[in-house]
This record gives sequence, C-alpha cells and structure tokens, in this order.
Amino acid sequence: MPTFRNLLPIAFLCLVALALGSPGVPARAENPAGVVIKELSHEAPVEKVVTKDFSHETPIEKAERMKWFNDARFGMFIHWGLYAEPAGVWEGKDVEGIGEWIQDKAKIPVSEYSELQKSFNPVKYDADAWVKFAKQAGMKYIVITSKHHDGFCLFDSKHTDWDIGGTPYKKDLLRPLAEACQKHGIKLCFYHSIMDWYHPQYGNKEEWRGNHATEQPDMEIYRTYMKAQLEELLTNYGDVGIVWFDGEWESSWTHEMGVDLYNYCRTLQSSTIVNNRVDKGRDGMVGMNKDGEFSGDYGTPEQEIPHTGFGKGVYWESCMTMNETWGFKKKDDQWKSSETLLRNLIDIASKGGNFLLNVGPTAEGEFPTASIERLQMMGEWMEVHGESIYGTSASPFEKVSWNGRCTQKPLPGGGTRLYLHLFEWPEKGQLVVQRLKNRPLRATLLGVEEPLTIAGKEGEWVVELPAEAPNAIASVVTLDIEGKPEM
Ligand code: H79
Repeated sequence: MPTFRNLLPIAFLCLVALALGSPGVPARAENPAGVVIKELSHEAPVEKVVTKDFSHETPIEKAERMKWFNDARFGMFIHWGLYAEPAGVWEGKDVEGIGEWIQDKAKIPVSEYSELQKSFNPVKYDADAWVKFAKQAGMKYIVITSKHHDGFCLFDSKHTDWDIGGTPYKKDLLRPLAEACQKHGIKLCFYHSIMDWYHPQYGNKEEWRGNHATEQPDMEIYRTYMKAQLEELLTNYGDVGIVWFDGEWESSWTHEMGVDLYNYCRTLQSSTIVNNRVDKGRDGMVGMNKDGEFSGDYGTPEQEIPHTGFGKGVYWESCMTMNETWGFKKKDDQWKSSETLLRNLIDIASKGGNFLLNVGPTAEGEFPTASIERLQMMGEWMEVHGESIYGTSASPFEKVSWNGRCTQKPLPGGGTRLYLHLFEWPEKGQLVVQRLKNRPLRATLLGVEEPLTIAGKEGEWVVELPAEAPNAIASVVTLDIEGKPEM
C-alpha cells in the first residue's frame, strides 16, 4: 500500500522535474528516497516506485516510441568488464568460448574471479573517442554492459561494492559515456544481465562458484536489488534509449517477473524501449518471440540474421560480434571482413531490422585496432550511402533479380524511392528489375547523382549503368517510382 511517507519523494521529484524542464544528464541524483540500501531486504525502498501498467499501448503509440530505433538501423554493442583482463586466458591456458563467459567456462570460483577487481584500471578509457568511433561508423546508438552475467557493474552503484567503485580506477565509467553520447547525438542504452553469478540471492547457482546461498536463494531480494540498480541507471544518466536484458532463460526467472520488470523500467522512463529478453518469450538464438503474450518491445536474434522480415509493427535487431567473442579475447583473430559486415547491415535493413555490432574493448580501455578499422570502413560507405539505410523500410520484393538487396522510403508527394543495393556489377552494364509494375520516373547512383537511362517495360525495367561499379562492396541505385511499389 502506498503510504504518505512513500509518496513524498515522488511528489518531490515531480516538483524538481517541473522546475528543471528537460534535465539532460542530471548530476548524480541522491536516491530519491534519501535512503541508502546496501542491506537489501524485502522492505528495500524500491517499493516506493508504484509500477504502472504499460500493456495497453496502441500500435500507433508504440510506433511513435520506436521511431528513433526503427530509423536508426545501426548501433554499437559494447561488452566491457573484468573479463577483459584475462582476455580468454586463465592460469596460462586458453579458455574456449566467448570471453565474457570465462568465469563459467574455466569454472573459476567467485573468490578467485573477484580478485580481478583489484587490478581493473582502464586508464586509457576515453568515452568521447568511443562515441566518435560509433558516430563516424554511422551508428545511432550505443548499448553498453552496465552489468554482465558475472554481476560486476561498470557504474558506481550504491547497492553493491562489486562495481567500478571498488577498483583502482574508482570512477563511474557510464557517466562520461552518457555525457559524450549527449554531446554527439547518440542514444545511450544499457545491457543489464538478469542472470547474476555473483549475487548470493540470485536463484540458480552452480556449486563450484562457491557463493551459492546456504539457505534457499531468495529471488525477491535479488529482484529488489536489480530494480534498485535499474532505478540508478534510469535516473542518473539522462534519457536511456533501450534497456537490453539478457540471461532470462534460467528457471528462476518467470513470466510474471518479466512483465513486472518491463513495467518497472517504463514507469521510471516511459519512453524507454525494452528488449524481449525481459520476459520468457524468446525462441532461442533465433531471438523472436514464440506464440503467446509476452512483454518486450522487440526481437533479438543473436549471431544470426532472419531469412525474411516480419512485416509492419514487428521490431527486431540482430546482434553480432566482429570476431567470435563479445568480451575482449586477445587471441581471437577470426575477424569478419568489412565486406561481410556491411552486407549484413544491408541485408538486415532490407528485412526491416537493426544491426547491433559489437566491440569488446581491452582492460586498458581501448578498442581493438581490427574493430576500429572495420568501423572506419563501414563509416566511409555510410557517409555516401547512409540514406539507403536510415529511415528505410523492408524490401517490397520477395526476391530481387540481381545479386543484392533492396530497401525503400516514401517520397514527398506520394511516390517511393527504391534503393537497389548491388553486391555484384551486372553484366553488360544493365540492371534488370523484374516483377515491378510501377513505371520508374528517375534513377541515379548514390554518390554519382547523374540520372541513369531507364528502358524496358512493366515487370522488366532496365537501368543502364556506367562501365564500372562506383563501390566494390555495394553500389546503390536509387529508383524513384510513382505511388507504392506494386509487384
Ligand atoms: O552478452 C552476449 C553473450 O554473453 C550472451 N548474449 C550475448 C549478447 C549470451 N549468453 N549466453 N549465450 C550468449 C549463449 C547461451 C545460449 C543458451 Fe539458450 C542459453 C543456450 C541454452 C541456454 C537461450 C536459451 C538461448 C537458447 C536457449
């Protein structure tokens, strides 16, 4: 029951918010209740947040909230934490698997893993430089690990010492990133793991970790802790674009908890977007939801791209590594080529999705050189061809008649601009566009701009191209047509 005492801080916050207007990145707020909750219990003051129900949002309201995300198409994932120190090697041995899972893969007890906190000192960390790398690559948002499965927090949380505050570096890593994002117009988003290998009350615990609760773990206490931390994340860093949950698959996490956590995040920031891993709907690595009613705003394929899109009103984002790990591993040299990464972005855009491409910084705080090279290459392409990606929607063709992809955008006045991505330069310099009924009005090559000659007939239009491809990875022909595309 909300009591007068419980409501006071909310009333106070509302007054402050009214007085300040749009707060930007606020100075680190005191816990609104003015209560320090190190000792968490069922009575912890997160209860003061009266969680609202967001299940009745209309598709139009949702489309408005999702607009920036849907237009963005391209974002940066950052996996950073203590695991960047061993970087895939433990006690002289290479540990198989993704780097941020080293604690689990090498069965390192918490008492040993936690020693890493004493040496984590990323003195080369330059948040502004990181955000510029993302921006120059053409990315519109950054999703950084506020907490991964090991439970360690990159921010200085009031509710645990298992965080950056307990390292030699001490300083909150998320605050400068929030400031740089705001400066450069990039949306800041947080990845926050539900699964927690450190917290003694988290439900599923492996015995070898040496920190399994002696009594029954109490998920209510753990949820209180997680919500108190999310309150910090959704209060102290300005607008948060997305809360990106993960690790929801274990049996201790339930559908009811997912629904509650979704509503809780939106109660704190109503316009924030929450991925589908908040709830139990995700269908494995495919990432889209199974049939049924689940919380979460969009699907999250991991390391894969769906074969087709899903139609209007279904939002999704494929997350992917540039090599084979999310968290930095010094010996992982299995880098995808810039060509593959760019064509992945185009493929995803042609299916109406987003591409969340990962960087795993080193323990010193630097992006690997191979990551920087790929970001720069993608940025050069986006500089010229970005309009064929941002704000576009999925291809109107079931299958295109050339080696490539297609995206589309409405033109002012009722027409449509089709963007035809060519992965291979057509023989005889002729691009044949089959199955399209609408008469093309105008065609150009992005970055060239001189109009191209169009011939052919309904269902088989022919665009005359110059002898050579302007871009080796993907050249883009724009084809303006009357009305909406008809096949
Ligand atoms: O943060 C990165 C990884 O550390 C994390 N997700 C990305 C973004 C990740 N955690 N686990 N995995 C990746 C792989 C785990 C897969 C499985 Fe399952 C968990 C297989 C079985 C349980 C989830 C549920 C996927 C399939 C079923």
